[in-house]
Amino acid sequence: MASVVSSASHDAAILAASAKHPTVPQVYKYGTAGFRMNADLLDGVTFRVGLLASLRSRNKSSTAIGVMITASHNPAVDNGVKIVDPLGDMLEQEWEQYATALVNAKSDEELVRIYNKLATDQKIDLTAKAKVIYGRDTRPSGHTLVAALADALDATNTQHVDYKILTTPQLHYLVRATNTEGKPITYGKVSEEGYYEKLAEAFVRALQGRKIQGTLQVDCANGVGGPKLAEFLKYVPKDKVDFDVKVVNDDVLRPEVLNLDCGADFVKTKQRAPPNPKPEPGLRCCSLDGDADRLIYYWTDPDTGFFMLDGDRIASLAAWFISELIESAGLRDSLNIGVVQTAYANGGSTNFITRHLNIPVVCTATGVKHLHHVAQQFDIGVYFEANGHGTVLFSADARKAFKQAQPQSPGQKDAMEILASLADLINQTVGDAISDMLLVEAILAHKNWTLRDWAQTYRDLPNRLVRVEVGDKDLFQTYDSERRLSHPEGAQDEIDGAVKKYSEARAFARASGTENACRVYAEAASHAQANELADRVARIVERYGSTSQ
Ligand code: G16
Repeated sequence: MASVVSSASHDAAILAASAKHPTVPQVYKYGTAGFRMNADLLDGVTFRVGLLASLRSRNKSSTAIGVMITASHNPAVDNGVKIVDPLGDMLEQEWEQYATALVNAKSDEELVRIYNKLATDQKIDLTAKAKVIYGRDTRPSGHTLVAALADALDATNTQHVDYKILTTPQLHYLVRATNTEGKPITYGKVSEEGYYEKLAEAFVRALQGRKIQGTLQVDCANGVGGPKLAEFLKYVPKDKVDFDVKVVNDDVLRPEVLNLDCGADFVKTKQRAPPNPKPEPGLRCCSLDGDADRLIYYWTDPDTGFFMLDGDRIASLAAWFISELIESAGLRDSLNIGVVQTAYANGGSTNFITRHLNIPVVCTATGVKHLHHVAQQFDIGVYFEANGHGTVLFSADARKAFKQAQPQSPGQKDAMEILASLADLINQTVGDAISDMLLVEAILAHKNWTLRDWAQTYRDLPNRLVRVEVGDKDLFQTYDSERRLSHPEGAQDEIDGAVKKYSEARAFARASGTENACRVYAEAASHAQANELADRVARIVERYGSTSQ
C-alpha cells in the first residue's frame, strides 16, 4: 500500500517538476559517455537523468549514485550528463536503455508511465531512501543543468549533494568513497580534500625517494583540470618530493577557450603540440582534456619535430613496470596481468605488449565503460584508449597479496611496497589524468628515463585519425569490436579494397558516441600512406553517410 501511495505522490511531483523542464523533440541516445550535445538541448534531458539516478539508487540498496555534468573534450557550447554507479564505474549497460527510454518520452504523462513501469519491472521500492551526488565541469551551462537535476531529485524525495565544480574522475572517486565510508575497506575520505590527500600520500610512497627529472609542463585545456591540479600540488610535501610543475592553459574564466587549440584531444588528433604557449624544445609536456580524464605526453625537438606518447604508450609503460614489479615481488605465479585496448590502439603497441612483454591484449569497443569491465577480469587489468583515457585496476586478491605476502628479500619488499602504493595512486573507478600523470612521473623517476628513453621502447606505425561530418551517423553500424562495418551495406567492402592498396595497413570507420560525426582511423607503413588511406576511407564514409546516396 505504501508504495502505491508513494507512487501517486511521486507522479504528481514528477509531473509538476517535469513541466518546467521540457525536452526538445528529437531522438536521444545514451552514448559513449552518456547524453552529450549542444547545451541548449540538455535541460529536460538532465531532469530525466535525475529521475533515473534516483531509481538507480533505490535499485542499488539506497547507495549513492553519481551524476556528472560535462562534455569533456567537446567544444564549449556542448554539455553532457552521465550516471556513475555505486563503485564509481560507469552506469551498467542494461540501464543505458532505460535512460534512453525515459529521455525520449514524448510527454510528461508518458514519462511518468515509463518511470513507474521501470520501478515495477525492477521491483524498486519507491519509499526507500535514495541518494545522488553530482558535480560539473567549468562550462557555464552547467549551472542551469544542475538546477534541472536537483528538481528531479527533489520531486523523487532523493537526498542529494552538490559537489559543484569537479573533474570527472573526482566525482567517480567521491561516489566510491561515499559508498565505502565506514566499511572494512574504505576508498578514501569523502571530500575533494580526501582525494588530494590520498593521491599525494600514495605518490610519495610510490617514488620511494626517487628524483623526478626537470620540469613538467601541463596543458590543462583551459578546463577544470587547471584549478584542480594547482590545488593538488599544494598537497605534495615539498620536503619529500621536488615536483616542478608548470601549469599552462588554465584559463577557466573565458569559457570559449575551453579545449580550443589545446588539450589532450587537440594534441592526439592534430598530432602536434598546442601552439600556445609554445613548448620549449626538449621540455617534458603533457595535456589533459576538458574534464581531466585523458592524458597525452609529448615533447618537441628542433630537428625531429614533435613526438607524442599517447594512451597506448602509457598502457605499455604501466604494464611493463607493473609486470617487472610482480616478477620482483615473487607474485608472477599467483597474479595475472592483462591489457585492454580498442581498435584505435596502434599496431606497434599491441605487438610490443603481446610479443615483447608477453602480456595478453584484449580489444573492446570504444568507451572506457567497455574496457573497464574487461580489465576487471584480470588481477591487474591495464586499460587505456589511444586518446589517453584509461587506468589500471587491481583486484582484491592483488591488493591482499601486496600487503600480506611475506617478502623473502629487501628487493621483494620494495616491489610489494611500490605495488601497494600504485593501487592507491591509480584511480580504481575510471581513467584519471592527474592520477595517471603521477603514475607516469613515478615510473620515469624509477627508471631514470626521459621521454625520449620511453619513446624508444617500440616504434608506432604511422597513423591518422579523421573526423567526418555525415548526414546521419547512425547509418554506420559496426561489429568485431567496431573494427568492421555491417552497415551501410557495401561500405566495408570498399574500405577493404582501399586498405589492400597499402602495406602494413589497417583502417576502420565508426560513428562517434559523443559527437555528431563519424571517425576514421588508418595506419600504414609510412605517414604518406596512412594519410592517403585515411583520406580515401573518409571519402567512402562521406559518400555512404549522405542520406541521398
Ligand atoms: C569519451 C569516452 C571515451 C571515448 C571518447 C570518444 O571520452 O569516455 O571512452 O573514447 O568519449 O568517444 P567517441 O569516439 O564515441 O566519440 P571523453 O573524454 O570525451 O569523456
